[in-house]
Amino acid sequence: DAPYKLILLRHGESEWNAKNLFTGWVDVNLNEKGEKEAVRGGELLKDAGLLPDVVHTSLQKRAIRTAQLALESADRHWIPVHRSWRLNERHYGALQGKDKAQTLAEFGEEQFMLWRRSYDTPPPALDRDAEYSQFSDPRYAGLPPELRPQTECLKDVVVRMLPYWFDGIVPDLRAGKTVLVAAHGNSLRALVKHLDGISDEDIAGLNIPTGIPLAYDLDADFRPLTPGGTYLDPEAAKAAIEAVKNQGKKK
Ligand code: DG2
Repeated sequence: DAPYKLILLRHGESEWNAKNLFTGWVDVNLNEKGEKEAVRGGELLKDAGLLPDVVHTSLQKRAIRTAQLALESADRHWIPVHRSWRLNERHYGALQGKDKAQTLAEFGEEQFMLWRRSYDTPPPALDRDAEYSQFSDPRYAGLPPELRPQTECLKDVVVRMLPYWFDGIVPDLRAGKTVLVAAHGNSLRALVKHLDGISDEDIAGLNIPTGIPLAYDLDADFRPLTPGGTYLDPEAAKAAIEAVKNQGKKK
């Protein structure tokens, strides 16, 4: 009954979250609000006495910066950091850079929600040399071309994220470390789907707010003792989850 401690943190609001644009693998930064959310995320960790021993992030600056700011405000800036493309946001294909409200208006609610939240319908692929393509980005140069996505559905994210969960994160938990995972809306939805055993249908209804730590106590089999984990600021999380859900529907 010595549970493992895992904290999930979606990055603070990004410049493109604020503009309501599909982001995916585009490497946008936090805006001022997002920086504040990240700092507050660290304060919440400190207040809860949940001090990370190690942090895992994606290769994208909105998650990297969030981890840095949160750890600074928790006075844990010195802990080891591991980064992997496997924690990157879901690649949003040809939707990257497109306005969510405009996309909803143009294609209708059903198609829009299929692209945003269905488990296995990816958006159309993004051309390798398109404006918002990361295909030739040097940070992914070490990856074989077939692993560099041109679009992804959530199922694709689960498939590429899980090896990192088992090989990169679980060994740290097993060693008794409190682990912080600073990542993205959809890469974290993929992880929560696995942890909580959520069905392919029900995962459509799960949304993750920016900048609010979600703490999990895991049992010996790395299953949550409390299904869904615990947001460190439950009231703020509730409102923010609604806002993510309704993105696109209003300007
Ligand atoms: C958002 C998620 O990812 O968007 O790629 O636009 O977490 O990196 O800001 P994040 C994006 P939705 O799937 O919620 O529309």
